[in-house]
Amino acid sequence: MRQSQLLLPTLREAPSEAEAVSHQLMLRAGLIRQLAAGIYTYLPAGRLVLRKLEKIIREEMDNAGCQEVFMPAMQPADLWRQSGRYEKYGPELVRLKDRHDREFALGPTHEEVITDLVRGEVNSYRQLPVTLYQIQTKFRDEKRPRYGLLRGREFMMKDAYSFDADWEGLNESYQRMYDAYHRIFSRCGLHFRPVEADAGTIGGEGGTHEFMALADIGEDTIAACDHCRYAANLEKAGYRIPEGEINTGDSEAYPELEKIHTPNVRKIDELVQALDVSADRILKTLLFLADGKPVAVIVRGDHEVNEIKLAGLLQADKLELADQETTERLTGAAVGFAGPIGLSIPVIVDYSAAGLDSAIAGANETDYHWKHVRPGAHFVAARLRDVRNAVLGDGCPNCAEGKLRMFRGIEVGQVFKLGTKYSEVMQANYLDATGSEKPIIMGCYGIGISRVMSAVVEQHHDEQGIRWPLELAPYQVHVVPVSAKDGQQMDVAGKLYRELMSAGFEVLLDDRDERPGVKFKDSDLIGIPVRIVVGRQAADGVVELKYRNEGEVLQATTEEALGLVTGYFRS
Ligand code: 9G3
Repeated sequence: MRQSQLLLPTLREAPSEAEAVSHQLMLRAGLIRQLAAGIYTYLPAGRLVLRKLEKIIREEMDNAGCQEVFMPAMQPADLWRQSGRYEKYGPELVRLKDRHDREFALGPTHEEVITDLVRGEVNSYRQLPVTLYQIQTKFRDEKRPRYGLLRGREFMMKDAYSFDADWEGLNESYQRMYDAYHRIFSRCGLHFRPVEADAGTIGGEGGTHEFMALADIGEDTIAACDHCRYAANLEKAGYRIPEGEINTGDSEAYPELEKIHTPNVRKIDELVQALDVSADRILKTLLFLADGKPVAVIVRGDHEVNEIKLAGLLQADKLELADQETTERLTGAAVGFAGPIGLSIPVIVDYSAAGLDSAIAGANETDYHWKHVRPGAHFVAARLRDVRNAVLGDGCPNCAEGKLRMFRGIEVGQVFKLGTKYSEVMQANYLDATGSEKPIIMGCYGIGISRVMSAVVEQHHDEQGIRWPLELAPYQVHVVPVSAKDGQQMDVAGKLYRELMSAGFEVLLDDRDERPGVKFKDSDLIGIPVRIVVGRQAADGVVELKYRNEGEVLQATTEEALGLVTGYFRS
């Protein structure tokens, strides 16, 4: 491709609203342009990268035995009513009416559509297993789209759905997709980790993994063991239960409770100041309404309640912090003086709080706290559980010696075991060998394709610009004659360009009449793996090869150039 013809509008500066590096670089390198918040156009170079990404995904999906389909974006609301999800999602679900005033949604995902298709076409065990996938635009009206393609409102996703006769079959389908995801993200040059995640409302019975691209801009936090393979989204990450430290009944003597006057001392850090104690000696008491039922949760003062774990423990669809009025009614005290002693509602205690003795806790009396509180003696937990966020340095829940470290990640893929979550409510059944009707066992598997593109740029760039992994670069070779006015340089460059193209390489020829500095800055910015500079030495048949990812520069004759490029891409 001749760069003088290519719509590749590079920018010296990134627009100020672009905060993430990948967002800045994708705008500056002329890959995308914003149409509206969270909605982007892919320019030619950006489209080339997207297409290469899709190619990798298709190869691995087909290699894993999946069949590609293509489903509509417009989905009848009735399908979402059958699955019970139409009312469940708020403004994030894009809704519209057709000319006959019939209700539709623009698909944020396709469980309902694919289950509707399969229930109509699959009815015998002989037709199972089957895994169908598509690459389709998704619509999710995010409240705060940001970071360019990382959190968009219209984006490309590969979504796959597996259909099996039983759970054993699902486990095989799941493993096959899990392995295919490993290959896909490796070929994309991503540093990634599969982590255990919370199946939440979407997932079925069997668990889920998220594939996280490690990047500080990532919105997810991963807890990973420094000794074994354990890694989990912080939503779900456990910690090693401090068995020995949990008060069991009462062996040794302990000091009497002492009520202390703590006027207006409500928060943990205020208590730390006022009583000169460390936060890990304080019992933090939070009151929640779980589907409307009040419950008190106790964690150590230096820990945070993990509401996803709590909601899962209580099997609550709706979990919210009790408001001031409820708190005052339940504790008989103003907010900030709640404590576990004397409460008439169930008390859930986190393991790490259960080991304290002579702790500080609210006295359920305005302006008063207790000293020398001992869980297990002064109050008994209705339930002793892991209801807090894991923290750096916690013991690994999976092995005896590891400790947890924290990383930020971008969720680029997720695999779910759905079970019969959709097949039951939508009657997607099959007749087994004995002729009895059974619900199909499903799994679903997503890759955020546009998000992968951003994650790759987040992980592969330097001060000068993007450094594309070989399989994703918009072009493989960038032939850059230094002066468009120098006929000899242009001849040598043109010859190299044609030679490389006929050898099957994707080549961009910078035939613009621009100053060398502009050409080199643009070349570094768009990040094509191999640059061949044709300068003054072209007269002697010598050119310069610069490898964008390794930074290496070498002189070579024009005859050697093709061989060097071939070796580099084949190695
Ligand atoms: C919605 C809206 C947003 C959503 C969903 C539904 C996320 C929704 C979860 C999934 C699960 C899997 C198949 C591919 C892999 C992920 N955001 N999810 O279901 F109505 Cl507005 O999409 N789907």
